[in-house]
Amino acid sequence: MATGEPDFVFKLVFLGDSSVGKTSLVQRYVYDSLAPDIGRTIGAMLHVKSVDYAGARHKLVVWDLGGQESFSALREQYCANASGAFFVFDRTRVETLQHIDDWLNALYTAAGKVAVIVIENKIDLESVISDEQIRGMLEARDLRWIQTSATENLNVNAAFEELVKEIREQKKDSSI
Ligand SMILES: Nc1nc2c(ncn2[C@@H]2O[C@H](COP(=O)(O)OP(=O)(O)OP(=O)(O)O)[C@@H](O)[C@H]2O)c(=O)[nH]1
Ligand SMILES: [Mg+2]
Repeated sequence: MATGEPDFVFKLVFLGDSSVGKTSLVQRYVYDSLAPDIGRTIGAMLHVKSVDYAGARHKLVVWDLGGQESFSALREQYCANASGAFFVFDRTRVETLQHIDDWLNALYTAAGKVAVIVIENKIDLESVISDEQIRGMLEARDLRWIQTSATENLNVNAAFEELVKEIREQKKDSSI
């Protein structure tokens, strides 16, 4: 939709263990489709989408990073200069939430204390993690949390809107 110069250009990165659904969420948001089953992301993939939020045009440069351990050094390079990040976990595998600090520490080291939205993905499936457990983890880290399903297209747009909002708020705070 949006043409012409954007008011803001934001670099967003997707973090989280392998198979939590990062590629599926990006595919759903950018192309409104299910990700073709091409397997684990090797390295990183770049996608761009322009959207209007709150009367301003945003160009979102989205890096979908492969979640496998072997890409960790590469990921830190991709995180440099990020405006914000999604940390995605899979509600059917508790360890994907427990790894949160590994991901956030890598991000904050590379990009500073940027805005982060936590995504609980696969809400079309039964959860093995209680809301209290999630709330406890996230309140301690002062992070917002949103529940999505990439396959059922639930809340995916809302997650992006939330992150853009959070980045805009941080910018406002830092310019005072
Ligand atoms: N039921 C369900 N399955 C999902 C959802 N999102 C992703 N999946 C499935 O989970 C698997 C992994 O999804 P990917 O999007 O490839 O995961 P990834 O986080 O990109 O994995 P890496 O590239 O290895 O880091 C695929 O089989 C997807 O179809 C969801 O919301 N619900
Ligand atoms: Mg992937």
